[in-house]
Amino acid sequence: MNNMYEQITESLIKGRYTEVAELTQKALDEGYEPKEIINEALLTGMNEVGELFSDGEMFVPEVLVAAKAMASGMDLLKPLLKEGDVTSAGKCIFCTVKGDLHDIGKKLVAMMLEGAGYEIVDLGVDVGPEAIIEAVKEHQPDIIGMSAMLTTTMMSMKETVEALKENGMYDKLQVMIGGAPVSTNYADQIGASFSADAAAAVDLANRLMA
Ligand code: B12
Repeated sequence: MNNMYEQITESLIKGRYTEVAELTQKALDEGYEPKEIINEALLTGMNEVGELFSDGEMFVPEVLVAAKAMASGMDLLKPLLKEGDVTSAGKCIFCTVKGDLHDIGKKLVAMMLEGAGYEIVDLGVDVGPEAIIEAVKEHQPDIIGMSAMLTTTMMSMKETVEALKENGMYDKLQVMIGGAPVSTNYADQIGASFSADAAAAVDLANRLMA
């Protein structure tokens, strides 16, 4: 494996965001292709972060810092990408549902998906069915990801699925849900797919897109 890519990957996993930016700039100065730096160094690092998180060897704060390190490299590379350099794995709209302000888990899932090549539109927190329908019209996503952390707000997921059906959108996209009170059982009941954590969410999204 190329030493430059290895250094970037290692710095990313350790969450050294300034170093990732410096090394990315160094790689560019030495003539490495932006697309290759993303695929061989940054995405490789984020994939490893996902595996370490799944195995319980990395925890939420470390994953968030690693995602920040990924972003510090991407900020330099994105403006240099040529058309066709990056093919999106799929477009996802993400939100925390109506009445709910918890967003740490949602952000983590969104960042992991971004690391896996998905295009993310984050609608924020306290997002009701109407706003989601509008966002689907505007962004035409492949996946909607909804997060709820309160037993009182998870009902909004069911209402959103019903609204998607009423608007003829449900059959054209996939609905992913997650959050502490949510379960596979609830997902089955409302017609969505569930995953318990951010790493599993990437596997789930890949399966849904296959
Ligand atoms: C941090 C926190 C807060 C923060 C939120 C800050 C923020 N910006 O998010 C603050 C202080 C604001 C807060 C407020 C409240 N909170 Co609070 N909060 C928590 C706490 C301690 C941690 C949640 C968290 O961030 N976990 C870390 C993340 C990484 O984990 P996660 O969210 O579960 O996400 C992972 C998975 O669930 C999954 N996932 C999450 N979303 C999605 C989405 C998709 C699509 C997929 C596939 C996967 C997925 O992947 C994530 C990453 O692995 C929990 C307790 C707990 N242990 O869960 C209580 C908790 C959720 N809160 C609770 C309560 C009651 C409240 C309040 C009502 C308190 C009050 N009386 O004011 C308010 C409600 C405010 C509101 N309207 O939302 C209760 C909920 C009880 C219930 N069953 O309804 C909990 C469980 C605490 C408790 N034991 O009582 N809270």
